[in-house]
Formats: sequence, structure tokens, C-alpha cells
Amino acid sequence: MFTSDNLNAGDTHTLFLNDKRLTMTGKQTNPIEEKWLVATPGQIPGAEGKDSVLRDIQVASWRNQGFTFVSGILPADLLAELKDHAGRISPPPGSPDAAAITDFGSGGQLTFPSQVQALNRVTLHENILSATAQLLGEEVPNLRLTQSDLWPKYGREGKSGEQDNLDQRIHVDYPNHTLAHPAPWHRPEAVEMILYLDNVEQTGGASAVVPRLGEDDPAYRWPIVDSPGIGDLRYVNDRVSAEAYFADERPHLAEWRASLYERERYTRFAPGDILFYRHDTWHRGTPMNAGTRRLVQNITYRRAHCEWISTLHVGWAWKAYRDNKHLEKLIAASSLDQRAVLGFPQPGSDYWCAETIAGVEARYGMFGMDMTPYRLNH
Ligand SMILES: O=C(O)CCC(=O)C(=O)O
Ligand SMILES: [Fe+2]
Repeated sequence: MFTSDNLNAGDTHTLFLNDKRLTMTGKQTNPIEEKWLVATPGQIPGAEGKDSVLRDIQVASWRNQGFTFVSGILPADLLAELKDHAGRISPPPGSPDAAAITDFGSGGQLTFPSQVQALNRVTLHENILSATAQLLGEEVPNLRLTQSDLWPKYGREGKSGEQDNLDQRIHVDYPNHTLAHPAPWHRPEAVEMILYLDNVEQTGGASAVVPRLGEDDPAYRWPIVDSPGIGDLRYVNDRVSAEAYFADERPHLAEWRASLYERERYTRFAPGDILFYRHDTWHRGTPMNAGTRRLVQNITYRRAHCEWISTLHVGWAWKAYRDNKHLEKLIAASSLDQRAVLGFPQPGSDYWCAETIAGVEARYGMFGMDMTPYRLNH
């Protein structure tokens, strides 16, 4: 994973990160180059007699190191459509509206289920579902969607304060995704994704991850509580402010926190690359190039039985009643797997009886919903 193999010998790419100049040169290794993660291609379903989206080595990386960085599993035309629509909805870089955005998320503007069809199609894309199922060793109908938010991050000089999102503190995502604590490492309950729609060369803003190095890795000490915002620690987002606060509150662990930053690897992303990671993976967002905008879509799926993992958006049904009936049409047009991951009753569920089949058909039949699979199984 930590290679520059996809660069030609002699090619160099220079990026700036945390005020450090990082140069990447093809077919050579040096400590700085090894800081970059280059996405590796997934398998195309059906190719080489295989029908898995991720290669075994990618699954192993996610399960052991806490992430895998993958390219080429979503169609280029879908990605282009998504970027085009999202780019028109998100404020342009340099605008006053953009300057006001200093935190994570789209504020509900670009969350699933969206009027932007491409956002929904990416969220429920069969390759996304299959890859997630592979990582968790689960069947697709046993997955549940809990997050899908497409959001802009803007590069600028200076920070807005201790909650600024530009240069994040190293963290794990579980505290505001689950009511509990992640289960032991080999029982992962959820898959998180960052889908990038831009080039890191242009925008900067790589995501940093800390690869887990085996069972006794001190970075992955247990329980996972040594980060601002967890337990009685105050939440502070910005790296410098967060580490100053942490050093005051837990001086004996300041060096340990510093070691996480030293071990960071950075996603050298291109459009369509996806970082698959976990609720218990140390990672963070890093500064961007001033005057640029980076669009990413964060997607999370959990195992169906892990109800302690929260859905981060309003319930899917809350988007009903729109004049264009986008939710109703989405449900009618979805596959059984796609409906299942939204919690829709599956064929064979106790829910189905003559009355419910007739009722659901009366609600969605005019949008083309085929009730046959539910009829056959009740
Ligand atoms: O922006 C990024 O690259 C990572 C963001 C992130 O980790 C977060 O907001 O929790
Ligand atoms: Fe995060």
C-alpha cells in the first residue's frame, strides 16, 4: 500500500502539508514518500471469474490496519454527475458563504435521501454495498445505512477558533456515531467511507490515518478514550488547541498523542478514490490549499443488529411528501438489497401479509414498484 508504484520513474509530485514540503518521486522510496497512501484498484465485479469488489489484500488491510484506500469501484459518469450537482449546490471557494463554513458536514443540504439522484445512487451503489459486506463478512441485506453526507471543505489562511475543522485533532469517530464503545478490534460493527471527488494536488486536505500495527500496537491501546470530547474531556476540534487542552488535562499522555501524529499516513486522493475506515481508526482531516474547495461524501453502514450505532440524519421517511416524490420513486426503483439497507421489510419478513402487500402497492405501485418478491415469500 505504501508505494509510489503508480508514478513513473522520475515523476515527482510536491504537496504541502502542515507547512512541510512533501515530494513524491516515482519508483523510489524515502521516509517522506512513505507518508503517502496511494489508492489501489478494486476488482471489477465479474472480471477474472471473481465477483468481489475488493481484493483480499484490501479486506485484510481494513481488518488489520484499520483502513483500505481503493480506486475505481464507482463509474466515472456517476462521479462526474455527482460532482457537477454537488459543486453547484456548495458555495464556490472564495465566496462569503464559503468563508462562513468552518465545520464538518453539509448542514442537511446534501444528505441521503437527496434531490440529487447521483448522491442516492452512490450511497446505494451495488459496489459500495458489496465492498462493505466483504469488509464486515456480512450479507448485504444485513447492513444498515447510518450516514451519507456530501460536504465541502474550504482551504483558507488562519483558523476560526478552537472548533475550526481545517486542521483536525487526531481522533476516532465512534463517540458521535454510537451510544456505546467499539467492540474488540476483531468484531468490527461498521464501515465508514470517505469518497473523494477532487485531486489532492489541487486542494490539499489529505485525510491522515494511523495504521494499526498488530495486536499490541500502543497507538491502539484499550479502551479508546484518550481524545478530546470522550468521557468528561471537553470536545475541541482544532489540532493545536486540542493538544494544548489535552496536555493540560492528561499530561502523562501528551507524548503518546504526539506519537499518533508522527505515524500518520496521508491519502493521496484522486476523484473516485475511497478511504474505507472504521469507528476505531485514528485519523483526521488536514489543512487544505488556500482558496480551494474539496468535496467528499462520507458514508457509513453498520451491521443490522448493532442498534446502538446511531443514524446521523433525520429518518429516511421524513423526505416523503415532496412535490417531485423523490423518496417514493427511490423506494419503488430500488433493488431488494437497497431497500433492505434502509430498513425496508424484506421478503419473508413477518410484516408481509395480504393487507400489507396491498397497502404498500397502493402507496408505491404507481411509481413502478414490483411487489412480486414480497408476494412469493409471505
Ligand atoms: O476531512 C477529512 O479528511 C476527515 C474528516 C474527519 O475525520 C471527521 O470530520 O471526522
Ligand atoms: Fe473523523
